[in-house]
Amino acid sequence: MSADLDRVETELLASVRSGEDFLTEIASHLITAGGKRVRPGFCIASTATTMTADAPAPPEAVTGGVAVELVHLGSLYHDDVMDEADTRRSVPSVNSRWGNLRAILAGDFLLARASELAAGLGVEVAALLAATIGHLCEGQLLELQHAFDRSRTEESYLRSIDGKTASLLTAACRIGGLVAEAPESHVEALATFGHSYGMAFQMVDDVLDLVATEADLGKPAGHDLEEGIYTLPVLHTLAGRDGEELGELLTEGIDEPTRRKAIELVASGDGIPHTIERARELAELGRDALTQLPPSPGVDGLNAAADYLLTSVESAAA
Ligand code: GRG
Repeated sequence: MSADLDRVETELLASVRSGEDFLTEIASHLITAGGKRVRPGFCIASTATTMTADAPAPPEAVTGGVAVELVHLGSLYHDDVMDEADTRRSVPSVNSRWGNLRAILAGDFLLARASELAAGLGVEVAALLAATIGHLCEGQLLELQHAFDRSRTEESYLRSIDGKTASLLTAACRIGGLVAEAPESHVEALATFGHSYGMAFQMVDDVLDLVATEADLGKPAGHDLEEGIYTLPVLHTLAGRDGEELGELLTEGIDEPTRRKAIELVASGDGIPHTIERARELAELGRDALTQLPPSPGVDGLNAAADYLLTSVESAAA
């Protein structure tokens, strides 16, 4: 897998080369900054669920992985404009370095290059990636609509994270299966894994936003509270015995001491264990889907990713 991920890096950089050198520079900025490459990893591992032994990934799996990572990157460029974020992947964000207008255009350029690569993988992959970009927008808009809404429902939260996060992880797994020409039931099992993992992944991210250290996050904890994004641990607390007290703390322009108090209140109740339990159930659901598939290095890799996700949140919340 590590040699395959090296190929992803090379193709990612090649895919954003433009005749306009300045655009190449902006579009490469977050690629060279790093990132975990979860989505290309899932695409390649999904293709490997159709292989019986360890072997280099077929070129289509690498290209599929690059296409999903480019969509992810495009969404990060736009997300950082919306959030007025200063940093991303531990470097200055594109918007803070070159301004919003260039960040938006470069984000569009990344989506264009993703679409070109997907088109080369066939109509089904191209249509899937296009639909997924739409789901990302829907999820993000829904979240925006409920900013500072203390009565945001759990159902609305779930719909939003389905669109903004799980849909792309689902697509990564599905594309890995499609380029391997796996049978439909095999592709569906991969999609179920990607979806369950993606929902759990965002829940874990939301817990970490509250409990991780500033050093780990690269920003102060509770950033979502500042943005008015009330996630599952917060919504669960709002619905419980400390709900009224927490509700009074959550206002627009929340200051640092109040934010810290709100985090303490959430952390002292059962909002975080509840969210971790939900994430665990989802990760298990994903693992169950993989039991329908024959043993393979790909299945082992995806299972290991689900285990790692849960271990990381448990140690952060301990
Ligand atoms: C233009 C495609 C497009 C979408 C517009 C802005 C937007 C709508 C959607 C934003 C969606 C978003 C930022 C969701 C959060 C996803 C998430 C969990 C990001 C962090 O992913 P990691 O941890 O990050 O995999 P790295 O940096 O490791 O890749």
